[in-house]
Amino acid sequence: MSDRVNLPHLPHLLHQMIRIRQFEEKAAELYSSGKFRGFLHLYIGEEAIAAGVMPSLNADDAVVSTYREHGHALARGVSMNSIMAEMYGKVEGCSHGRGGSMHLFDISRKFYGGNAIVAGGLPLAVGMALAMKLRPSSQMGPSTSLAACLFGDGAVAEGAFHESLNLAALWRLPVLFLCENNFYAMGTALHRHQAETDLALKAKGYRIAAHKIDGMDVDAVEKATREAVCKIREGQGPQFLELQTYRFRPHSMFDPDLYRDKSEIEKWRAHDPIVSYSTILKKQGVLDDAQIEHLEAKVREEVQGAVAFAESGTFEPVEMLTRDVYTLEASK
Ligand SMILES: Cc1ncc(C[n+]2csc(CCOP(=O)(O)OP(=O)(O)O)c2C)c(N)n1
Repeated sequence: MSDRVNLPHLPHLLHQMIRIRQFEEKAAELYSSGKFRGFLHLYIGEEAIAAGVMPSLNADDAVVSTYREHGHALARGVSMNSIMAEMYGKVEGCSHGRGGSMHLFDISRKFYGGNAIVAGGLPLAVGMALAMKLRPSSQMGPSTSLAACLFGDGAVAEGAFHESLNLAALWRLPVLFLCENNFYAMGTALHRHQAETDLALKAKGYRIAAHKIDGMDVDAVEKATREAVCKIREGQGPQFLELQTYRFRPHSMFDPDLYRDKSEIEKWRAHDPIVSYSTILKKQGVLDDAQIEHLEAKVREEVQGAVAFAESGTFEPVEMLTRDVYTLEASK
């Protein structure tokens, strides 16, 4: 369930990755020039995961994400205009300007955040999956629905991770756990905070089927997700994918990135998921250079349109500040 623009499947995957990359490059530029504030966590380098995961999900499935979620939201089909407006804090934003970059939310796409608390999304996804299982005809969706939960390697250090995996396995809930292992939690390398760095193995410890996948390879991500989703819909219970990836940019715009070697970043950049997939599609004769340039130009137009939409949006009037906070107006 994503924004297809009538492209055949393989170019569609490339298109989604380019949309995410260009959106974020523009976001970084706008942020640096003071157009919007708050935190900004870029997903650049990790695009193959969002692009590869979303095509296997249905409109009825729930998606729960982290604060590094622009790519997840875009690939899920949340409109770029409403995401950009949210970054600007405008009422036209997907969270009505109340959330900003870390709290994108769109109920029409069953995109339940944008959660800033590390591992905070896991119990939410498990709760949604429990509702799906107990009340299959409820608003959570039909009995074949599932909750897909994206989180980072830092989440495995939290109690909520272990409680969530345990209950999901015990109750055979329809949850797809998607661990985006980029090997760093802020400035802390995985091996500095985990005695066991094999994250798929941790899931197996809870009797959850788990696989390690090359998260820089959009085809591999898509295939693994399709298989895992199929098993969940057949009633086999939760599935876990450890998607190994790398963020090319610092943790956030405030991070001086002093905890990793430049050579390590360069090594991973050589596996840039967009460059690699473009090369594959060209070798296979699916797209040529001119067609890829055309895709990039179309995305540039989409991004420019989103910036114009956000710029012309409106800020919430100050008198509305407490609405949806402490008053009964919340339900209106
Ligand atoms: C419960 C909690 N503890 C600490 C933080 C501060 N914090 C924000 S991001 C982050 C690192 C998380 O890393 P990871 O889960 O690997 O995700 P990544 O940023 O690499 O995508 C931390 C510790 C937080 N937001 N929530």
